[in-house]
Amino acid sequence: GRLFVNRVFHISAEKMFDLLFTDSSFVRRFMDIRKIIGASSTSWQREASGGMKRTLNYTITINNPLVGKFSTATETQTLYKESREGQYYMIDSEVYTHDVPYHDYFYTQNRYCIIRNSKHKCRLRIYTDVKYKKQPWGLVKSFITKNSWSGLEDYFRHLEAELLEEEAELTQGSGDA
Ligand code: YK8
Repeated sequence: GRLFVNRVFHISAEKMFDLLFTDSSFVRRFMDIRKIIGASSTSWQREASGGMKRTLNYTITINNPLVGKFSTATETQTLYKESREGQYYMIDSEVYTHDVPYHDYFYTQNRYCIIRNSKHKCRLRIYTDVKYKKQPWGLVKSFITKNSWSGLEDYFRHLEAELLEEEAELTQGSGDA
C-alpha cells in the first residue's frame, strides 16, 4: 500500500471527521470539483461488532484515456469501534468502481486515521491499497495497479490541497491558530 496523506492540520479531530465523513459542504464542494455526481449515502449505522457503517453510491468522472469517461462506484465506510470521539477516528473505506475494465478483479481500500494532536489540531493519515478479489494475469495486474495509483495519487493530492484551503479559511482571524 501507499501513504498518500500524512500531515497535521489546524483543524480539530472532531471537525476533520465532520468535514470528511458527514454530508458537509466541504465534501459537496469537493465532489463538485472532481465531477463526482449523483452521490447518495446511508446514515451511519451501528453494527453488531460495535463499529459503524455507511454506504455511498456515486458516479465518478475519469480522466484516464484508457477508460470510459464515467463509472458508477460504491464505497462502504467502516468507523472502527476503537474510535473515540474527538480523540481518534479510524475509518476503512472499500471502493468498488463498477464500470472500469477488469472491475471484477479489484477494489481499493482506503484507511483514514484522524488523531487528535491538541485542541485545535489533528493529524490526518490516508493509507491506500489496491486489493484483488481474483488473481489476474501478471501483466493485467501491473496494468491495473499502475493505473489505480496514478488516479489515487491525483485524487488525494487534490483532497489534501482542498483541506489546506479549508484550514486557511477556518483559522483566518480566529486567533487560536
Ligand atoms: C473515493 C481506483 C481505480 C480507478 C481508476 C480505474 C483504472 C482502471 C484500470 C484499468 C480510474 C473517490 C480510480 C482512481 C477512480 C477513482 C476512485 C476514488 C478516487 C485501465 C485496468 C473515488 C476514493 C477512490 C477510490 C478508488 C479510485 C479508483 O472516495 O484509476
